[in-house]
Amino acid sequence: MMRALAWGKGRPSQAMWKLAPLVGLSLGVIALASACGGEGQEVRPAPTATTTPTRVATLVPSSAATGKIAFVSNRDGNNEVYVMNSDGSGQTRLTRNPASDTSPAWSPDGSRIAFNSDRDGDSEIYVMNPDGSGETLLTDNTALDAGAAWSPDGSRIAFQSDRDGNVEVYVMNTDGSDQTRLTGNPGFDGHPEWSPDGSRIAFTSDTGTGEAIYIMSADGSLEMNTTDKLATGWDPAWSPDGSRIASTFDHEGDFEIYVINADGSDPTRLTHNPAMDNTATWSPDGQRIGFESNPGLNAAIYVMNADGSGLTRLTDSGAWDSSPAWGR
Ligand SMILES: [Ca+2]
Ligand SMILES: [Ca+2]
Ligand SMILES: [Ca+2]
Ligand SMILES: [Ca+2]
Repeated sequence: MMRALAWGKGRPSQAMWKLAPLVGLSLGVIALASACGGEGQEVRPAPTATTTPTRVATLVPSSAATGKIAFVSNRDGNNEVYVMNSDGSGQTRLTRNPASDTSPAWSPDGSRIAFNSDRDGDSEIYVMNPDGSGETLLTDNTALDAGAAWSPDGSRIAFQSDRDGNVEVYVMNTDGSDQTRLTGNPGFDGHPEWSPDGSRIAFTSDTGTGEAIYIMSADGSLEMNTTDKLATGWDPAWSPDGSRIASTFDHEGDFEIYVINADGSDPTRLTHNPAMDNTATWSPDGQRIGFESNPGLNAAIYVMNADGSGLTRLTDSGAWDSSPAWGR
């Protein structure tokens, strides 16, 4: 991971962050960068805190949640993609490869999972069936391609790549054809996420003043100019009804999950703890938010209600469990 080939989720502001998502051994990178204040970023003010959830680090199955959650763990020796039920039961390994397999993303109909792997020497985007069979390579170049996100109609995949010299957002067909660049900014542009109606793509961009959430139309024309950030933070996740966006921001050295309205208004902080809370993902009914949190030497996957209450831990492997992606 220190070679930092598997990215696509996580903080983008530094070269390290661009190349190392919050999975596996990137713990060391996170700790170092945080301890050294190495991001070179100002400490941004926290969005308005409106809730104060209490961490409950116990395994409490919930019958209310639906959909499967794909995630990444190094519990078997290196980063692999796993899937589990939304109550944490049935944790099953899907990939079996000594390379780093990360950043799973469900197709809208649940029939395919896109993911990153550096098995050919640099990060590429693959797709596979939900049982791990049928792995298919979609990108094939020496650049770092990662962070797949499916369009709501299942016909296109947005992703990020540095093939043109810096990280930009691209789209392609789901067979890997017609790879087209959407952004053109010298800074980081990544973490694409389609709006539920397919018309827009939220993404993380750094235009020189720190990473922030922007929204562009799905054809790449920017709806918001560079002085009109939707919100500070990174790694947007659109609620299923399109009304809100969950994201991550840096709160005095640790990461917190918050939600904003899709127009950038009413930021609400959901997590309140010194752990690195990151990679939010919504349940299909929009009632819950999954995320990764690393309070100690490893990360685990948690879920909470969309208002920050009802915090529940789903994984307890003792390894680094990260990058949850809730299927629809
Ligand atoms: Ca692997
Ligand atoms: Ca590549
Ligand atoms: Ca860029
Ligand atoms: Ca935190």
